[in-house]
Amino acid sequence: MSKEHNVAAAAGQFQIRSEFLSAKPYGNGHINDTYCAVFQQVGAPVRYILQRINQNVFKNPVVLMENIERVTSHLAAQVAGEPDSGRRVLRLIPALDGRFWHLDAEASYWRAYHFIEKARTYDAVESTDQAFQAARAFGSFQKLLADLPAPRLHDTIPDFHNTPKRFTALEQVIAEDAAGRAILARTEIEFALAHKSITGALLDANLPERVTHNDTKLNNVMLDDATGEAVCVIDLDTVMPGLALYDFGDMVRTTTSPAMEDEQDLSKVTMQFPMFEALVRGYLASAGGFLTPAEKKFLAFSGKLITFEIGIRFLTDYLAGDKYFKVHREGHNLDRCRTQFKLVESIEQQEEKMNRLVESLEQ
Ligand code: ADP
Ligand code: GN1
Ligand code: MG
Repeated sequence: MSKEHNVAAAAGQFQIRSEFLSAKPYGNGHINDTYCAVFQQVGAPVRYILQRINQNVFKNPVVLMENIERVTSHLAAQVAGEPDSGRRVLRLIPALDGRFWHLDAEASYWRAYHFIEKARTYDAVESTDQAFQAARAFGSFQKLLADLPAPRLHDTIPDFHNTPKRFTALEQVIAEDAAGRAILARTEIEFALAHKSITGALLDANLPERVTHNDTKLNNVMLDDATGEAVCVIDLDTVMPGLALYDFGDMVRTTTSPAMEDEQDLSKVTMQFPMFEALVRGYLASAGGFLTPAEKKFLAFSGKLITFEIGIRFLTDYLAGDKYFKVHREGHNLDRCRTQFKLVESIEQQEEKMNRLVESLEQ
């Protein structure tokens, strides 16, 4: 049975009252299988997003969907009545049985979303305005979720941003060298080991727990085609309790370098200061009111730490034999690791200046 056929079958299980036309793989996510499905609706084709949840990564899709349902309903209530509210929050489509997921015959979990039209995601930043827009949107996302009613959200991936634990996992795969690749990554292993001392800094700083997105890649926010404004924060699988700086750090990681995450020409990878400034301005515009002085102090550092953390995750997966992230070529995870470490170096070179900028902006 082809995947395409599975998508058609899964599509039929959601409350979309029209004829299924086609589906094709969509987007550049590393985790889930995302499809754009087209249905014939009163004479015109209408698009939907269908996703098969990666159960190697998300062990409990039912509680994950409970989180997403709570988060999207809360956000929808917050923006109700505002212009364009229908596009500003992801909208789940219920399955025929009324639940927000469908379990197929192969034990795969599926969900469906309304397609956000006239907007798109970017894999690499193109302008400071995009950086500002993305940061303001992720800051506003945190702000709108600050009063999410109890209970605490489920941890969909425990210790997701626990950098010391990520580091221990790396040490283990280095010791095992299951895929015999350690010899090919000697420089990167050395770089990682030399940075062990930074791993615990955020956890040791006693920062407040908040509801955070935890995967604030630039391509997880949709920007309007006409105005360039951020329309909607997407990819909500990792929304759970976390530190605000996990989100800001991942913005620095994905929105300051002009290069793609898997760029092989490392001379293109650099932390562009104007992009960082736009991120800080955008983030403070929406989150400045609730961030504590201690959180603000670590804004620049969080960029270095989260970039390092994702770098060691790519390295760990490379050494383990590509078990976690989707890869599309030989050495893909190692290439990704190299861009992250190059960016860490670039941040290190500019860290003092970055800190000075943050201090000047929070006055
Ligand atoms: P992954 O977890 O694999 O990264 P995402 O949820 O980020 O999956 O989706 C992958 C891509 O699909 C996104 O980068 C975006 O381009 C597109 N996408 C996701 N949801 C929607 C939506 N509701 N409307 C339009 N495009 C979407
Ligand atoms: C994955 O799902 P996606 O592609 O947006 C990963 C993130 C990494 C990112 C690196 C659940 O994000 O943690 O930072 O790849 N998501 C998960 O590009 O592990
Ligand atoms: Mg994504």
